[in-house]
Parts: sequence; structure tokens; C-alpha cells
Amino acid sequence: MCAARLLVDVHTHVYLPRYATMLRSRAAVPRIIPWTGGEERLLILDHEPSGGRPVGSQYWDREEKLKFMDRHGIDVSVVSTANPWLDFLSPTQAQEMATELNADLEEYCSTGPAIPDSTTKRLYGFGLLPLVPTVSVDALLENVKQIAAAPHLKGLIMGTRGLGKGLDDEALDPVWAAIEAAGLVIFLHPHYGVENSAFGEKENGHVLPLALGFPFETTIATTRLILSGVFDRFPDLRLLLAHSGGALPALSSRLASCIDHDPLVAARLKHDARYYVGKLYLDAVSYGPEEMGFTSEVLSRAARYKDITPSKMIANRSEGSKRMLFGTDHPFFPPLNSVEKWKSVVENLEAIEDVQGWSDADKEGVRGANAVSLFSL
Ligand code: 5CU
Repeated sequence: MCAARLLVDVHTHVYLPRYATMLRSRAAVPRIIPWTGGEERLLILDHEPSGGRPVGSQYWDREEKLKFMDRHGIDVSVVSTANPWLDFLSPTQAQEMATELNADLEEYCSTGPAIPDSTTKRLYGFGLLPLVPTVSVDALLENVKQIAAAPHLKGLIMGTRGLGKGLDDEALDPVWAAIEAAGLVIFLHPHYGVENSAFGEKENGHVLPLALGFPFETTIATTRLILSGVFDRFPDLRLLLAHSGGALPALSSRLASCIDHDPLVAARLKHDARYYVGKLYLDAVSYGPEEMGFTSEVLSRAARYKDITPSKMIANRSEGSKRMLFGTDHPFFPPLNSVEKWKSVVENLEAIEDVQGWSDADKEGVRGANAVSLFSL
């Protein structure tokens, strides 16, 4: 394990060359289309601005990832395929792609540089499962095995759809069991947001789907996992939520109360809902010190619901900070003007520095030590 103080980015994406080639071959979203002046444009979300958005080597070139890391002082990145992963493929295509992309990502990491004077690499990865309707559970288990055997893949990224019925689908239990047994971390990431009609008819670009739709999708998917008892059946499952877990930290006590008052669900779970929230890992991609501090306080308190019901808020943000990990969301959120450092990165780093109630060690943890420990880097 690496002992140096490291800045580790756990939320950083790539479209590997093989994936980008596939997107170029498609006639429907998600796709990459040629644009004027030899450029290309990316269309992945519903209602992309006409013509999509600029896409280039920052999405697939390892050298560009390393340059971005160097510019921002990032020592290690745990890289993941960006949304929408393999969701739009047939089971056969998804299986083939998952296997090939996992091998590509292992090579991307293993043949990349190491930290100077260390055996720790600068690049690690989250693999992919072919999570599409009607794929066989055996096929999913094959890819879990593949990822577990790849020395530089530390977990897997997944969206919220599962096999089409969401992540609370009991058909996924053997997959959770295999992931838990292999000690892999699941990085849960949104793509679909919420019903677009909720956002009205005014043109607001991507602000509402990204700022609210994405985090609410994560909130709902994780809440459904909690309600289904997945964390009782698989208590050692390690789940890292994107964008600081959406609204879940702010809603966890309301969720617990709603469960307490619902005869159907109240008897189903072994613990207060907050206990499960306290077991989650969250990226520190929320851009504000108050939000990060609040989230760590909720996590600290939530963890105590296993055995006791705290009568008052335990103002111990330190404990919760150990479950939070720095991220950038690169190459998304590029600055609108040309600047040396990206605002989206600088803001998260400054926020970590400014959280009230975090010690220097807590901040060091969020910047990198928590990731070193979670991923055994
Ligand atoms: O800007 C976006 O669309 C995105 C996206 O699709 N995925 C992501 O992780 N961040 C931003």
C-alpha cells in the first residue's frame, strides 16, 4: 500500500478508443458525429443542444488524462467508462464489449506510468458488466470474475437500470454476492435523470438534468436498494455513490421515518434506514464546503443507527469524512473559458480544504488516503 500523501481522483471518466469507435458507428443516440473543421460532437443525453457538444482526445487519450492529472496535481485516477456504458446494446453485443473494454482498461492502467519511486500506478480502473435486459446471470458473473482477476481494476461502474427492472431486482442477488466475495467496489452513477416533463418547457440547457436529474436518479436507485434489503443480505457490499449520493444524505431521516410508519416495509429491514446510509461511500463532488461538511455529519451519525438511536446529532464530521473521496468528473464540466486549472476541480479541492470540523487528517483522507485504503492502492 502506498504511504505517501496522494491526491486520488475516484470520479473520472473515459470513452476508450473501442467505445468511441462504436459510438461513431451508431445512427441513434448515444453517438459521436462528425462536425465542421474535422471536429466531432458527442450526443449522449436526451435533448442535447442541437449538434451535441464538442468531444475530443480528452475523452479517450491516456496522455490527455495524464496531462489533466499533472495540471491539477492528481497523483492517481481510478478511471471509469462514462455513461451510458453498455445499456443500449443487445445482450450479445454488451457481453462482447464488456469483456473487451475490461481488457482494454486493464491494459490502459497497467501499461501506464507509476508514481515516482513507488510500485503504485497512476491509473486504476472500474470495469463494466453487460447489464442489459435478458442477459444471463452467468454472463454477468463471468465479467465479475474477469474484473476481479485484473490487477488494476478495483471495482466496477454501473448505472441504475440493472437488467431493466432496477437494482432492487432479486435476479441480481448472485451478482451482488460475487461482487461482495471478490471485494470489488461498485461505483453507482446516474445517466437517465428523472422524467423530463418535471423540468418544464423553458430552455435551460443541461442544468436541470445534471444538477437535479442525475442526483435524484442516484437517490432513488440507492433508496430502492436499501428498501429491498440488499445491504442486509450482502452486508460487506461496498457502494460508492456519485455526486455525494444525491439527496440521500438530506433525506435519510425522512426515509427512516417513512419506513417506520409503513407496515409493509417496517418489518423487512434489520436496521434503521440511516444505518445503511452510514455504510455508503460518497464522492466529494459537491463543490461546496457546507454540503461536504453536512454530508459527513449525516454519515457519522447514520453509522450509529446499527445498535443505538442517537437522541441528538453527534457533531462528529470526522468519522463520516472517512467515507468521502475526492473526484473531478473529468472530462465533463470543462471550463467555458481557457484557463490553466478547471473550476470544477479547483472548487472541489477548495471545498475540502474549507470544511468546518474536518481535521487536517480528515482532509488528507478525503483527498486521497480514504481511496488508498478503499482500493488498497
Ligand atoms: O455533462 C454530462 O452530460 C455528464 C455526463 O453525462 N456524465 C457525467 O458523469 N458527468 C456529466
